[in-house]
Amino acid sequence: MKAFILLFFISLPLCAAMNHGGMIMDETGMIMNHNPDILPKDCPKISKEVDLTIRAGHKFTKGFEGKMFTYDKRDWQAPGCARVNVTFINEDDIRHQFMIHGLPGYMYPKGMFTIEIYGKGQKTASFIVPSRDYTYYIHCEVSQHTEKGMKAQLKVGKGSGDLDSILGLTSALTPDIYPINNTQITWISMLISFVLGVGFILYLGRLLRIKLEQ
Ligand SMILES: [Cu+2]
Repeated sequence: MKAFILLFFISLPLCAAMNHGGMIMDETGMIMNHNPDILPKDCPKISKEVDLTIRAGHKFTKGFEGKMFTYDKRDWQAPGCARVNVTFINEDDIRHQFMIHGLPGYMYPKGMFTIEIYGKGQKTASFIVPSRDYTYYIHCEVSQHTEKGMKAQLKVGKGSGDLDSILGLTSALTPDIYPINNTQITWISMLISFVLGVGFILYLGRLLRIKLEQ
């Protein structure tokens, strides 16, 4: 029993930085499917090192009405067979992700590579892209964050077109609609404006009549 308890306490610090297969975790966040060296089948060698610094935060939505979170830049480029080294910086006090989809499933389980940071902080990890021209979908999967602006794309080679609903780049697939919310104050203001407007027109009419009669 003592040996078991001792083993338990010895294993605690090891658990602090766990590596569950493709997942590296610590108290600040998680990296999934970090791959700095395994080449895709269609890549004889790394074509280029591409270093991307991607910032996430509420402040980058300035000028985009109704949006809450986004990345500082939402349209990225890399050549085929590049090693993409992502430094992901979270500038908010909440959880954000850099999650990219569509990578080859034989190398990246579910075709995904992810860096997740639980609050302010940064992490760096890498993935290697295949040779084909393709536009990869990047987003933050935390509930509602994609809809609220955290969507981007990585064009490899010539890409395969632009994705929809990327802030500042493409129009929204389902645009946000903000119907006018008419409160009692709105109705009273409208009534006052109407009365003042009618009064002003009558006054102008009277002025005109006096002028014509002179
Ligand atoms: Cu997020």
